[in-house]
Amino acid sequence: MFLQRRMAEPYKIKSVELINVLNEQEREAALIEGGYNTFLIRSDQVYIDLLTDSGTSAMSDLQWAALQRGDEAYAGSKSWYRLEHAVQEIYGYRHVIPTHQGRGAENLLSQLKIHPGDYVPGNMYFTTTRAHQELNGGTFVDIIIDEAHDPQAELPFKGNVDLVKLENLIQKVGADKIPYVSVAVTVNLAGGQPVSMQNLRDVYALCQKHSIPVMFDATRCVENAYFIKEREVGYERVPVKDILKEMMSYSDGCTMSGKKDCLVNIGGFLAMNDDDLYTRARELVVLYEGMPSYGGMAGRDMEAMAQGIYEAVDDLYIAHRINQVRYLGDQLINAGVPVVRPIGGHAVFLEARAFLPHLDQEQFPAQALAAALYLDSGVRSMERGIVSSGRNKVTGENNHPKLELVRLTIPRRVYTDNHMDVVADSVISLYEKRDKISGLEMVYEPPTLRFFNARFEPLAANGRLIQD
Ligand code: PLI
Repeated sequence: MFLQRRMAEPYKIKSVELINVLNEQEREAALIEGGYNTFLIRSDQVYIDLLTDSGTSAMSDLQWAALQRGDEAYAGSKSWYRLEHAVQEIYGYRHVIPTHQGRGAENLLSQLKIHPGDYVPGNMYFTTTRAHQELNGGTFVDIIIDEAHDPQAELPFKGNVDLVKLENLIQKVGADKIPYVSVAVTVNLAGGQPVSMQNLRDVYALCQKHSIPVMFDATRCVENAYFIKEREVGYERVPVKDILKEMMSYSDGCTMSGKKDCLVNIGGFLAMNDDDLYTRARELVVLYEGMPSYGGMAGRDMEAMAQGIYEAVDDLYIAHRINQVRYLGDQLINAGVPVVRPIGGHAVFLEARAFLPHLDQEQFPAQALAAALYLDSGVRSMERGIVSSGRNKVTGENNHPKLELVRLTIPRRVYTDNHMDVVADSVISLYEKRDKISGLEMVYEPPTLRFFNARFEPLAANGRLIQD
C-alpha cells in the first residue's frame, strides 16, 4: 500500500519561549477580569495563542543575525536600500514607501487617493482598511462573489471578485468616482480564501479599460500564491516566487502588513508603479511615519523584513505553513465541527452560529465561543462576527454580518503540530457540550473598533459561561 509521507516542520528549534499553563480556576478569573474579551487577556495567561498571525511569527536565525546589520541612520539608511531592493525584486513594484505596519500604508493610500463621495470596491471588507477609506469620505462596496459569504460553499477560489458586481458599480457611479479597486489576496474575513490568477487578470483588464488603478492588499499574498500553485491549472510546477511575481503584475501597487507574509513582528509598506503617486506619498509619509527611508521602522526591523521577504517565498516553508493550518482544520471537519470551508491560508474559522444554534446573533455567539474556548483550555482565539462588524453609521443598529466566526489564527513557524492537536481536542470537547454554553451581554461598548475593548457578561442566570 502506498503510504503518503508525512511532512515535519521545515525548521529546527534553536531557542524556546516558555509557556505559562493556568488551571481552570485561574483561567476563569482571567476571563472575568478581561470582560470575556480575548483581546483583554494577558499573554502570560494564555496557553496557545491563536488570537492573530499578525506580528507573531518566529524569526529565523538569519533574521536575528540581520538585526545586527541594522543601520540606524536617520536618512539614507543602508537597511532601507536593502528592504527597497527586496520588495522590488520579489514583488516587482517600482516604488516603495516604508510604514510602521499595514494600516500606516492604508492611511497614506486612502488620503492620497480617496475624495469625499468616492466609492472603493473591494473583495470583502477588512476592519482597518475600511476604517481608513471611510475616514477619507469613501464608501466601501463589497464586490466579492456571493459564495464567499456562505461558510459551506466549497470553492477553490472563494476570494474572487465578482466581475459583474464591479462592472455594475462602474456603470452606476462612473469610473471617476472610483479612485482604485482594492483586492485582498487572500481574503482574511472570508476565511483566508484565495483569489485565482485568472480572476486577478480579469479584474486588471476590466479596470485598465476604465482607467481605474488596482491596489492589492498584499498582506497574505504568498499564501495566495501557494493556493494558485495547488489549485490552478498550469501552475503546479511553477515556483511560488514566480507565481507571486505574476500575481503582483496584475496590480498598480499594494499596501502590505509585513507582520504577516514578510515574517516579521513589525513593519509594512505601500508600493506602487506610478511616479506621481510615489512623489506625493514621499511627501505624506514624513507627516505620519517618518522619513521615506525608514517610515516608522528601525533600521534593524527593515533588515529583518528584507530577509523575511526572501524566506517567505521558499516553497517548502509555505507548503508547510498552509498544510499546518489544514492539519488543524481537517481534525475539526472529521469530528463534525462546523468550520468555514475550504480551510483557508492563515486560520481555521469556527462557524459560531452553527456551533451554538441556540443563541441569537445579538447574544454574540462567536464572542461566547471564543471565551468558552479560553475557559476550556487556555487557547486564545478571536471573534470575527457581529462585535467586529460594529454598528451602522446611519441607523446606529448593530451590523449583522452573514459570517459569525471564531478565528483560530496560526502564527508562522511558532507552534508544532502537537499544539494543533491540543487545540483540536479542546474545540471538539466544547462541541460535544455546546448546548451548555451561554450567550453574552455587552456591558461596555467603545465607539470605534469596539471589538478591541468591549466588555461582556454571561446571560445565564447563574452568571457562568459554561453550565455544569
Ligand atoms: O495590522 P496591520 O496594521 O499591520 O495590518 C492591517 C491589515 C490589513 N489588511 C489585512 C487583510 C489584515 O489582516 C490586516 C491586519 N490584520 C490583523 C491585525 C489580523 O489579526 O488579522
